[in-house]
Amino acid sequence: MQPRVYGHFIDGRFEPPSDERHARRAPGTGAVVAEYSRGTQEDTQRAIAAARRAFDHGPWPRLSGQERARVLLRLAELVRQNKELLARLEAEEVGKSIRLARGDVDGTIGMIEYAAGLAMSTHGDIHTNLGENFTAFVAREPAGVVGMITPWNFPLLLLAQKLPYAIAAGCTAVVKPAEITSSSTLEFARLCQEAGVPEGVVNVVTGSGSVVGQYIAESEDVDVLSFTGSTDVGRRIVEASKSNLKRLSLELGGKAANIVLPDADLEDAIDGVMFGVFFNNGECCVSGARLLVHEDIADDFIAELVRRTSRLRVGQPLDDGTDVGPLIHSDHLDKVLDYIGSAEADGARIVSGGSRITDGAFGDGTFLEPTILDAVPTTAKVFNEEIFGPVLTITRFRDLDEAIELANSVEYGLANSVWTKDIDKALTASRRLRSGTVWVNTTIDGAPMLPGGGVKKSGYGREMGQVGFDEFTEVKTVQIRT
Ligand code: TAP
Repeated sequence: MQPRVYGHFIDGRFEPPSDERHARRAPGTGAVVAEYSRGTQEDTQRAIAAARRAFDHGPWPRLSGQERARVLLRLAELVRQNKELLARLEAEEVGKSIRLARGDVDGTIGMIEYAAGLAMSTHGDIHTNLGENFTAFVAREPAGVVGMITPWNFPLLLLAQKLPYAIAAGCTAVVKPAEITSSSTLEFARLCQEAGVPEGVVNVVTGSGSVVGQYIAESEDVDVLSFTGSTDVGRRIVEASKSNLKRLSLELGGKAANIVLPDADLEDAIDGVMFGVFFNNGECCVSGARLLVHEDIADDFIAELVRRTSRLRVGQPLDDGTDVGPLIHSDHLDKVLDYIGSAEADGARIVSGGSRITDGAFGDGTFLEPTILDAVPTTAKVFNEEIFGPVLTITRFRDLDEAIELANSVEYGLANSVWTKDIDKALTASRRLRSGTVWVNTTIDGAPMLPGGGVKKSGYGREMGQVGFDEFTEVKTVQIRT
């Protein structure tokens, strides 16, 4: 099949593909499936100027919330109609299983529909008790041009945590997807235009972070920057955005723990732990990469976990039966293998997987056996650093205090899960775990109305929910003496 060849999407239309292009190879087969234009500073400037014009002079921020909501609901419908196309692009380019990719599209539709509701319900406050002849109102207005920089692991879903909320508020956007997985973002921009989003409101520039992303972060014409990616790049974004002190929201790395107490429903806990770590091939910011299990139940729990892990189906992402697909690219696979090597050197034991799969149909892909490391010391690199692959570390604990201390001991604070039937323990853990999200008897759950985000080096700001929407608005106080 011919690769898809894309130009940038600027001011309501696709530009011709540029001569300088990035060729994306599907991680499952090694075949080139798409070519993206390598954006320059000039391309990025053109997109920012289009977004600026659309915000300062275009109709979108001036429409009523109900009119914006109508367009968003049309967009949700178009995404529904294009579900299979979007899911296939994501599965092919990211390597995630097609079943999961379909779930990502469903999640995207939910965000757009919820954002439509927010567009309609936005309102301010009026103060009438300030004394005679003094009235004030506090209004919420769209915050301006929003830069959005997204990573490769959930190209569509992570965009959906930003874009529908921002345009529901009346903002305009310049999006830079991860260069290697840009197709679904570009197709999404096409659907925005089909739904009736006016020109200049949604713009997509493909290319590298160091050119396109850096330019967006530095631009004085961008009012808000919403970034999802690694903590290292997040630090660079903070520096670059000082140019105009733009408002930032940073969704960064994570190192979530699943704490399993002896009174938990152990069937549910095993399912949850497996889902948490192998979901999206472990390439997930809230991946439950660490299992903290009570010493009284550890041996049986781990034995069952290993048995079930050996039955997971590793395969091509487009096969309906696949549980775990290939990793994003060979450099990343090498990095994950280095982590596994370091774990053994640090005293951990491999009890499942641990190697690249190279035989037969897997030869050209970046496949790794789902891996479990037992007896992982808390000083080990794999206990503390984000691996971003299908690798579970296991550490035993004596009581809840110790489990919470271990969970909190890493530098990240995105999410944690606790498995118990004891409501006192559940509440204690939810209060003391230092993370933006705590799941009890579930994991990697969510809804468009629930905010997500991190503490510590996992970043700041929130996405989704009313709080996420508010990040794309400014508060204006109007005081009137009569
Ligand atoms: P990064 O390498 O940080 O890349 C993220 C985005 O930033 C990409 O679009 C990248 O562009 C761009 N970028 C790179 N350098 C830049 C610069 N100097 N200025 C502006 N933008 C720049 O992350 P990744 O490898 O794609 O994704 C994995 C990381 O994202 C993990 O740490 C993961 O935990 C985190 N993540 C967090 C969340 C949440 S919600 N907290 C969700 C998913 C992932 P190019 O790559 O195209 O060059």
